[in-house]
Amino acid sequence: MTSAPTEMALTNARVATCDPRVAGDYGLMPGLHAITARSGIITSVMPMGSFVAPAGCMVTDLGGKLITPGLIDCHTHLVFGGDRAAEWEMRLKGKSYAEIAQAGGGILSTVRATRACNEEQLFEAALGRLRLLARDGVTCVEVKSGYGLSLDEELKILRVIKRLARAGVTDISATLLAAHTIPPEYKSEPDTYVTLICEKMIPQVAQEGLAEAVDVFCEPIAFSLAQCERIFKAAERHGLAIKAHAEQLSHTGCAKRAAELGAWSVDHIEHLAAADIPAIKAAGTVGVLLPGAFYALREKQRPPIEALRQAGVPLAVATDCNPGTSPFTSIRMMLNLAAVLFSLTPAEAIAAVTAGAARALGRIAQTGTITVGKEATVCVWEVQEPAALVTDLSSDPLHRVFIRGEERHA
Ligand code: DI6
Ligand code: FE
Repeated sequence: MTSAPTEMALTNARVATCDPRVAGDYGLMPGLHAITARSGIITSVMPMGSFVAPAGCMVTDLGGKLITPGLIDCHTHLVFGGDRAAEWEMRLKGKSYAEIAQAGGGILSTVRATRACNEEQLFEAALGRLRLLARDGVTCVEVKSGYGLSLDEELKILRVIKRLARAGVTDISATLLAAHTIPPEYKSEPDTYVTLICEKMIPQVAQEGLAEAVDVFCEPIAFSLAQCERIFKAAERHGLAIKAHAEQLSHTGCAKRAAELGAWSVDHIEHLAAADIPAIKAAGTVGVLLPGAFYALREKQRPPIEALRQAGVPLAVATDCNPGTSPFTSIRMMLNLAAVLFSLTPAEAIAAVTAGAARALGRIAQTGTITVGKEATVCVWEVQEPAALVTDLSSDPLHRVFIRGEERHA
């Protein structure tokens, strides 16, 4: 990145603010606008007719290009060792994800591969994936642990995530997902593992500032709702936010319970029940759609999109980048899948990777829309219509990226 000019302006731009207070799809401002920023914070969004460059201001003329907020990928498992090509092959020959998981494959095979890697190896592999995400205009990525499943191994992954944050490619939001699956060491006493998470891992991770949130995988093949509730309460005691992989493969009631406990987001939610939705709406919890996993698992049951839309639940879309169920690093591919598979409109899809995703990471006050007082973190695109970001994957329209006013040179 180049260093941030104190005063900067992006001029002659079409501005999709993604701010719901701006009427119309994409929060698109009419005509050409200038965005000004001081010390990385947006100070004005004004029609070009009113723009006069302040003295010493670094002006970048965008010649009519489109500006959106930087895109946010609010659910990834970016740090892992190995790959799961052999397992994919088995799945393509007819074995189910759950069958493979029960036979010791699935998440556990990636746990073995991740434990065998040192921090350097994990960092290099994850950095490569982070750079691929950034190529699509992603400026902030949530990264979960979850392939370590012991105190030391989860801390190792969280330290790698901290290094990713320092690499400066994107902003990073770190999440502890020790409750991803039951580790082999605790197969016969899963509650003892939950106690380890609540009494050792969460306190230490909170104390060392290694994560902002705690996630769980609530499924019959992973953790029960009662176990997840213990973990949520421990997270709350230690000042960490909560979120959940909920209602992905079956209905457990986790999404509703997590929302009642103030979750930032409930993710997957294919099997969410209509009766769960009012609690999610009331809590301001975001529904995170992960169409890559839905697609790769050839799921049949779609999340209840129309009911969520009617209720006004904020939605996000993310890659869920992981080797088993969503080995993808393109947020624009996810936008396209969300539109085609889940019937999101292009405007809903773009809102879902900007404002919706920022809310899912507890960052809506700082980012996710182009609004005075928020960070000047934006993408500049060479597209005729904002919808093309969703509908047309045949080109590479990303022109420039600014994070808090500094241009990022990927
Ligand atoms: N749900 C998922 O889709 C991923 N994790 C989760 O809890 C799958 C992770 C994997 O298969 O490695
Ligand atoms: Fe996931």
